[in-house]
Amino acid sequence: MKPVVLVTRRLTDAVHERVSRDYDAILNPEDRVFTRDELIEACQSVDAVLPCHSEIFSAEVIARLPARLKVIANHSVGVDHVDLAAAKARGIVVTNTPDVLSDATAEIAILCMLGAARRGSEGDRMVREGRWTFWSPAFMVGRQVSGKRFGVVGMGRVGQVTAERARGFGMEIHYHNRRRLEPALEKGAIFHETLESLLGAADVVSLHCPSTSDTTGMMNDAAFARMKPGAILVNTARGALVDEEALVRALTSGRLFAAGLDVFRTEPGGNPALAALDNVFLLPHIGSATTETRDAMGFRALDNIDAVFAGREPGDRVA
Ligand code: 8YV
Repeated sequence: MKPVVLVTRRLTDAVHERVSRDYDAILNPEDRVFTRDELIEACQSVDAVLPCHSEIFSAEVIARLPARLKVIANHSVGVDHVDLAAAKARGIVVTNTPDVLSDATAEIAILCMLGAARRGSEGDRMVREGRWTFWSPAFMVGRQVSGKRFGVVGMGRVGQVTAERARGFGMEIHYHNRRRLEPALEKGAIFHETLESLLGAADVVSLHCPSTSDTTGMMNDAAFARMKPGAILVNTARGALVDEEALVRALTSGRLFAAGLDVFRTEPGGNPALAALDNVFLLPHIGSATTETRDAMGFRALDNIDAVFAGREPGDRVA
C-alpha cells in the first residue's frame, strides 16, 4: 500500500504526475482553497500533506491532525504558516523548499526595485488608461539605482542571489544578518551589525528575512525614520515584516521615494491604502511563480516526503 499524500493546491502537471506515480495522491486540480476545518478534515486520512503557505497549520490545527500523518512537506521556503513547536511536540516532521526559488525570487526583487525606482506602476497606468498626453524631459523622472547602495536585510540564500543581481547594476552591497557571512559568501559586501546601521546607509533596502516574532513589524515608523531620505523599500519576503500604516506615512510624507512590494499583511488582497499611492509598485506574491521554480519546489517537497517514507532524514527538515 502506497502512503496517501494530500496536495492542498494545484501544482504543475509534472509534480502531479510524479506524486500520482509514487503515492496514493489526493490532488486539488480545481485549486479550491480549504477552510481551516476542511483542511483538518482532508488531513484525517493521509500520511503526508504537501501544503502551500496558504494553508495555516496553527497549534490548534496541528492538535487535530491524525496520528498517521508523518510529514508536512511545505511547498515554500517560508514556514511562518506552520507552528513548528507544535509539530515538533507531536513528532510531525516539517520541511520546506530552500534554494530552488532563490533565482526566481531575486528576479522579482529586482523587478520591484526597478519598478519602484523608475515609477513603473505610474507609467504603465498612464499609458494603459490613455492619459499619456504630454512628454517632456522633466516628465516621470525617477531614481537611478546604478552605483547606489543596495541594502539586504537577511543575507540567506535569496538575499545572496538578489545581492548578486544588484551587483550587476554596479550597486555596492550592504547587509544586516544575524551572523556575518564568510568572506567567500560575503563577496565584499559591507556587514552592518544592526538593522539601524544598515537602514541609515542604504539607498535601496530589500527584505529577505523570515517572518518570526523577532522580525514582525520591524519596518515601523522608527525604522523608516532611519532610512535615507528618498530611499526605496523592497519587500519580497513576508508582509508581516512591515507596519503597512507606517509605510503609507513614509511614502506620503516623501520620506521614502517609493516601495516595491510583492507581499502584504493581507493575502490575497493586499492593502488598499498602499494601492492608492502612485509611488508603490505592486505585485500579487509571485516571487517564485515561474514554471521552472514551481516544478523544482514541488519536486523538492516530494524529495522530502520520499525521504521520510524511506526512513531517511529529509534534506530540508525545519522541525
Ligand atoms: C510561494 C513563498 O509562492 O516560498 C515561500 O515562502 O512565499 C512563495 O515562494 C508559496 O509559498 C508557494 O507555496
